[in-house]
Amino acid sequence: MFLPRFKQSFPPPKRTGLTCSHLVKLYREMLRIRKVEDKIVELYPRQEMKCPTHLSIGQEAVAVGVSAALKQKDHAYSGHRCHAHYLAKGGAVAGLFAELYGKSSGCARGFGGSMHLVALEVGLVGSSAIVGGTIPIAAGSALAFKMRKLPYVAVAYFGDAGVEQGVFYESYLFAALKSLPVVYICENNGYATQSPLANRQPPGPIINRVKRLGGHVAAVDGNNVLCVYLAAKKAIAYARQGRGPAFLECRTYRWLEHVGTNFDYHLGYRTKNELEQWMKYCPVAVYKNWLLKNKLTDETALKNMEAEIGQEINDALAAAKSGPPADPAVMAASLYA
Ligand SMILES: Cc1ncc(C[n+]2csc(CCOP(=O)(O)OP(=O)(O)O)c2C)c(N)n1
Ligand SMILES: [Mg+2]
Repeated sequence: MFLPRFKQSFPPPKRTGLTCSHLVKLYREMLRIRKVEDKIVELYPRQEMKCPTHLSIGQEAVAVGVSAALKQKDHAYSGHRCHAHYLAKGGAVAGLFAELYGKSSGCARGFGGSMHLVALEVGLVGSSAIVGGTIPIAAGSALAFKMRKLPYVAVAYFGDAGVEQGVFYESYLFAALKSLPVVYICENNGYATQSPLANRQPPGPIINRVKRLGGHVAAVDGNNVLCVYLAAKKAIAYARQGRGPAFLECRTYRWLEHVGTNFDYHLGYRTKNELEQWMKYCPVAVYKNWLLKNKLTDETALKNMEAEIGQEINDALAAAKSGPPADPAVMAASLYA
């Protein structure tokens, strides 16, 4: 069973180096992602969104903790489960919903759907449905930063199956050879589709294998946003200093089915008990409780925040639904002949 055994406690607020408003903002970012995906769960069965959708419910702390340690001009890349990465890097909710509805105002002009989110204006350079597909591209971004003497890093998010792709090792070794400022964020949620980690990889933590490749390698409780932030800060600083690649394994859990909006424990590849244990360790709820316990916010402020996010989502949805569909002429003009 893949249980939340690797729990880390929240550091004292002062040790984070973040102001009170920044600490609250991290909660807001996670809540925004959760509410956007809850809305997708609600509306998806109407079959108006035509693309397959892989939700990150339960995994929000990774994207938010990592993004808080990035600069806007740093590049980020994602894979098939990219909503949280896009939103946390600063991608607009309106652009996401319009993309899911195949509209021309979508962040990929309605041609990409859920697995190909992009927000160049905030450094989310691309997402790919090919497992591990953006791992070498991030190394390429990092090489460009180095050759142009720019002070930025490139981050690639991928799942635990990402390290099963040969291209991960090629890219990592190349990045180590050239001391490239690339940071690999491995969201280990214990499964690839319905296949548990233990059936796919040799025993022992993923980081033990990556450590042999060099660079900065660490694992963190991926449901604890502050621990993710602090660990990402270290990893990003290492890469930005030109010391080579960094790898951060974030242990977390996907609540819903691999693709789609339902629970799936009835399939038998994981148990309801396992899911319930992770749901009790919800990254959004545990952080909310921590903020309240430390008197960094109060119930009234949180209620207002929830209402504001709800409004933002409703406005984005209304705009997405009423906008024009993707334009085939633009699609044709965007192809390389
Ligand atoms: C190269 C390649 N092989 C197989 C697939 C089919 N596929 C899509 S997602 C996925 C599992 C990915 O698991 P993981 O990397 O752990 O990410 P998670 O879905 O758990 O977030 C697979 C096998 C694919 N998209 N690309
Ligand atoms: Mg996985």
